[in-house]
Amino acid sequence: MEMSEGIYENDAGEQKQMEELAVNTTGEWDGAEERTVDIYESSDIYSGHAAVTKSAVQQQPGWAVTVCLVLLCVLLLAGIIGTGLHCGLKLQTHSKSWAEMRNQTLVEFNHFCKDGCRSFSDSLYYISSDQMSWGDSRQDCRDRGADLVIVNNEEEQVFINSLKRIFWIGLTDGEEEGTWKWVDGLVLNSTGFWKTDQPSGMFQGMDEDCVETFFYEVINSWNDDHCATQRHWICEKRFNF
Ligand SMILES: [Ca+2]
Ligand SMILES: [Ca+2]
Repeated sequence: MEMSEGIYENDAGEQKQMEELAVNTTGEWDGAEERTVDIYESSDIYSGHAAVTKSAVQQQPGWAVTVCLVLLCVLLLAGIIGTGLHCGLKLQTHSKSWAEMRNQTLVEFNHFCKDGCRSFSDSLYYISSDQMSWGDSRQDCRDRGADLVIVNNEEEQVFINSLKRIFWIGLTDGEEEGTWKWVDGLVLNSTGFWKTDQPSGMFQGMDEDCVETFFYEVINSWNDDHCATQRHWICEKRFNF
């Protein structure tokens, strides 16, 4: 019955291992250390310095990870500081430019409204008390940092007509007969607010290249007139507050 004895011996060996494992459960770290030592001892038997090499290889990743984490933290910190400084400088620059823009706007506002002005929608208007030619009127508006009024919509036309006076507006066909352009260079792209039978183009043998609100009692108040005619005028300045 040698086989049975062998089985019994194996059973006894397994029992011993079980007991050792049971002991190891009381202290996993010690058990793991013991097993590591056993492995290294066994490795020494088969490969000499292999255990030393393996130990070194197992320990290096720990140091490498630590060094990498420290370097990463340093880089992140440097990045955060750099970004903060950059943002701070940018905000400072923007604050400065905003302040400059506000001051510039105030200077322009004071200059344009030095003789009084009115506001409507997004614009300010200078309403002249004098009368001049279309060209001189436009020059006066430019001297105020603006230009003759551009009628952008019906509401603005109603506002101008409500002033109950004949005004030059910023519309002319002086460059090309029949092509009506605003003072900003854009071609009149709508029917506009011409009085019936206007623009006539000529009256009593004189060219009529400049537009006025001659018929201000009605919404379609525009008339083309001789540009040298003396009229009141309206300057318009748009502010983006
Ligand atoms: Ca306008
Ligand atoms: Ca006319």
